[in-house]
Amino acid sequence: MQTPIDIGQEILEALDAGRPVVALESTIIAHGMPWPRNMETALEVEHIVRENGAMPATVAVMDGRCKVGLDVYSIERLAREENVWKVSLRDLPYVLARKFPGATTVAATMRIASMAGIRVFVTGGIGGVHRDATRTMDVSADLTEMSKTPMAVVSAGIKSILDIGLTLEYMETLGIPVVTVGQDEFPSFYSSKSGFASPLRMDELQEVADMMQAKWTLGLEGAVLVANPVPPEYEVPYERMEVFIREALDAAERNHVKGKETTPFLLRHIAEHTKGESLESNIALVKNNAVTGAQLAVLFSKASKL
Ligand code: PSU
Ligand code: MN
Repeated sequence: MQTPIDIGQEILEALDAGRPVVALESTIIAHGMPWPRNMETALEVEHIVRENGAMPATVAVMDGRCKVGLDVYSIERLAREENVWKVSLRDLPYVLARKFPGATTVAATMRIASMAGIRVFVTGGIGGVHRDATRTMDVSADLTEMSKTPMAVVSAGIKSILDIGLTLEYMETLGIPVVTVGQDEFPSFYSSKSGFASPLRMDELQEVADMMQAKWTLGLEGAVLVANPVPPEYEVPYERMEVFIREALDAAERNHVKGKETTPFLLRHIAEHTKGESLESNIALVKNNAVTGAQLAVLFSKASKL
């Protein structure tokens, strides 16, 4: 039996020729932002990747197939329809078998994109170790996936709905290099600050591309996490976000929210209660990551040809 993956024609040609390709996730479209900003952002991010010299490949699951590269109608389905599954690694076989429409998380997107041969992936924020993980054991499959799958994951750090300190510790355990671009402190999505030092810092993307080469030519498995701080003009101060985050965590506790619902519940609660301020920040940082990811993919494709 053939692997159930459909790769868009343009993407296939780019991959065959060794040209830069950037994977994009779809949970952010279906479960991370409201209609119609989610659709606009998804299309704009693809445009930014192209403008910066790489081919965008948005990943999702539809009609029993893994899709690498979506047409505008498929993106609209994910952005608009109510019945789209949030597909992490665990959900992938079920959603494929049932032929449900599914938006892929960081973990599932990485795995599918990697099967297609893509090595750079752009997202907003990754999942991690939740604040009460010592009790709930709620640790995102994004982390274990990053320990296995070769990919540069460009994000704006980790939202402080999570325990950032424990997440950094866990990534050290899993052997995942964490490098922040241009500053010493690890960023926390809406803010360039988190109170935690970044394990590594690099100021040039060429250095990041060199590190990817070094890791994978050595046969080390897994990802490199690239933390790209939100542009200063779109920052929401850490202290202000902390108030909304605590409220969201309290609401989740009161409503007995568990398992895979936790992250979407917290994201939605924060977006609603910050009245758009967090949404604008979110959109800006994803676009900023798209620029960085595309540039990194260009540098990495050059390095791979040497
Ligand atoms: N964190 C964010 N924004 C997001 C997500 C996480 O700041 O949109 C999404 C990503 O798709 C991520 C997923 O892979 O949530 C993690 O979900 P979980 O914690 O259930 O593994
Ligand atoms: Mn979880």
